[in-house]
Amino acid sequence: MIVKAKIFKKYPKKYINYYKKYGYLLIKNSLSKVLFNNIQKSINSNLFKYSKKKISKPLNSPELNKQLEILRKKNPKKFSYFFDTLQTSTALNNFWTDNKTLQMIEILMGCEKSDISATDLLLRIDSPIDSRNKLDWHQDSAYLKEGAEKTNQPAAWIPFLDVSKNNGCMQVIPGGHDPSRVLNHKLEKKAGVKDSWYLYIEDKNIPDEKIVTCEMKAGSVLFLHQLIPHRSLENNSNEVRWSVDLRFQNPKDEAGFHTGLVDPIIMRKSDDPNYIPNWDEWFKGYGEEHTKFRGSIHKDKFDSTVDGTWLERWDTEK
Ligand SMILES: O=C(O)CCC(=O)C(=O)O
Ligand SMILES: [Fe+2]
Repeated sequence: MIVKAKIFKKYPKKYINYYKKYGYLLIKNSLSKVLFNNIQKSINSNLFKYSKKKISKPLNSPELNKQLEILRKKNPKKFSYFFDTLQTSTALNNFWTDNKTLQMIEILMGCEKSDISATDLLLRIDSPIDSRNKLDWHQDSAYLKEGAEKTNQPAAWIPFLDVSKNNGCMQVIPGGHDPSRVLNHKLEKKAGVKDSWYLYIEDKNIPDEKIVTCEMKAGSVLFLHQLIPHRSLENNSNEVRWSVDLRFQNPKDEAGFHTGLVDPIIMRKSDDPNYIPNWDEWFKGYGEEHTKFRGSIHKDKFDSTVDGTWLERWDTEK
């Protein structure tokens, strides 16, 4: 179901019920243009920093996409730095903490003026015709510690440009989060996808006739229940598909991610309306733990050393 942000705010009960029943909700016209303009500026200026090409173009421009391709192919290390710099940029921090998103989360989680934290905040740069990045059918909870699926933990998936079947939008199985359980997941790397740290649910466990394809305009947000099966399609366009995703929760609940290593970042405090998260400090801790966990935060995203607690969870041959 697609609903305009205004209508969602006007009739929250109706849409909370929809989310509870189907496990997802697509809200359009929900984010301001300024956020996207700042992201674009940040991408342009960082591309200049790492490729020395001055470009001031929208994300769908051929020039910008050509430059990204060149940097990625010719200098994967620099591309990796480019990625890390963007991931921790002010433009992106502002995106994560955007008031409008947090308001929608408060409504969905049924917690007026609440304590909200977030985890697994990830920028994705999905290059054209590169299936290495594509995420097959999964439930987000499968990547977490067993038991964490009980935490009310909606994810927000937000593309920076319009997404369609052609450039790899998301697909969901409405109602697939009910009954509440983590389906069996397999390891892609055991299925021959070298270096992959992704999991997948076998197609035979996905009811084809139920698949809903979520094409979206920039400015829309797709909210996903932690247990809804979903996947992204391959990017068959000529442009990079930019998106972010993050999971929200009550800070008191088990996050199931980096447990005991780094806590989710607090986004809102009910007793302190002026609270602003300290991103630098949090990313520092996160980076350090990520280094232990994935080898190095600065290595190429496609480096072959793969690690991750979820790989152990689903490794049936251990
Ligand atoms: O952006 C995508 O391709 C999928 C993102 C996703 O489902 C995830 O990060 O859990
Ligand atoms: Fe996911």
